[in-house]
Amino acid sequence: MYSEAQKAYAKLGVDTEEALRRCAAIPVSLHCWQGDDVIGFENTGEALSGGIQATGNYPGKARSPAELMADLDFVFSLIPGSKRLNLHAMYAISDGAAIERDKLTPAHFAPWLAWAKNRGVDIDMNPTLFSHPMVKNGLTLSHPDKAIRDYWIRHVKACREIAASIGKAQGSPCLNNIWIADGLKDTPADRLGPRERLRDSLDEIFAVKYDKAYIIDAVESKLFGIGLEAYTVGSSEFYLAYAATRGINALLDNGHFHPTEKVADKIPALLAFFDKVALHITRGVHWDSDHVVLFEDELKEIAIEIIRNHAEHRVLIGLDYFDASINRLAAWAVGARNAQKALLSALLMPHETLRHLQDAAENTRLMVCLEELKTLPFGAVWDEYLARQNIAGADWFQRVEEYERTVLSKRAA
Ligand code: RNT
Ligand code: ZN
Repeated sequence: MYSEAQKAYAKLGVDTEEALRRCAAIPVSLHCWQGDDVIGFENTGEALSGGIQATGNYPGKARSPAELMADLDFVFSLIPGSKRLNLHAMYAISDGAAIERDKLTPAHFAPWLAWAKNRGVDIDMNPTLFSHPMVKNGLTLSHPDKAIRDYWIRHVKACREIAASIGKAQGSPCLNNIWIADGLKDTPADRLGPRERLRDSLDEIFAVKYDKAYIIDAVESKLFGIGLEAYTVGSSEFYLAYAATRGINALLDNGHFHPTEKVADKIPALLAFFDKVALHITRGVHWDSDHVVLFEDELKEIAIEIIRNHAEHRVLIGLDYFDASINRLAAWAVGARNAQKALLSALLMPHETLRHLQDAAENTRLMVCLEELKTLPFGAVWDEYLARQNIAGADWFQRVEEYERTVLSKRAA
């Protein structure tokens, strides 16, 4: 079936062998937080806050570093391609002692680094500015009280130091992505003040300089959160202007825009100005609900923009969804395998030919060609991709069921 598919694609000038090679080399950062519903290891009993929610109570979530690492090992075995691990500060590892978030050090991530090194996986990092008593009235870096802002400035500074030390140790820059939920449920009386305070807090954070070979700094914008519907301090315009004027990068989460806006279209807009663009790939259903990523048009279009601009090493691909209502390992694997599918399918398009059709205003032929591509035997190339990397094909879910029986079901609720 693969060799037939190879011929079918070759007729359009697409080299499936090159597509398989290129796809396997594109790094995709797997988010650790699908494994435990964004809870982390702090054991403070704090509920998930910050306008985000993991709904559902499917049994078997990871409750410790050992469990999360075991689950990650298992889930990595189901995902083809080149993988990174995306961590959050709340997943710091201590020997039982409580660690204040503004006192985190690289040592708290040493076990993660060791785990990742053994597996040839590089790490990315996120400071955690939610689910914590120092979030006051829903505010952190933009809070009117300097003491609150200072606490979170120290936290993000600590995370940047951790990220830079990870990046140095792994020989690949560690993305440190800042997302905060700061906002208001109802009509603000001041929209500028919080933004000026956030700008100044960030300036203080970024006054510490690191080698870009070790750390890539990004800021993630948002439209609104649950309970924070009227105003978000870190909006898209705010962070784009901030990143552009400060020489850092923007992270686009496709759940964080009005539903008719397309992150796929924003990627080339930013590539025209930024060396790097970071992504959180998710699936919003009516709102930023972080549903498991499916093989759908929005995802496919994002992948196409990365591939046709040869930007797979400029666009930092990360996943961001958390579903607690189904088997979490299956959720992880479905989304990550779909991201791989989208990349591979984007690689199986004759982009140069299509571009020439656009430039020559051959619009009829362009439409016909794009539609013909949709029914080519993609499945056979995907199966070949999995087989060459020794990754389970259509029966992968049986392994998840087995893992659920032997491992997850033994974890008390
Ligand atoms: C929330 C943001 C953010 C988080 C993670 C856990 O809306 O998307 O990226 O999902 O940091
Ligand atoms: Zn996100």
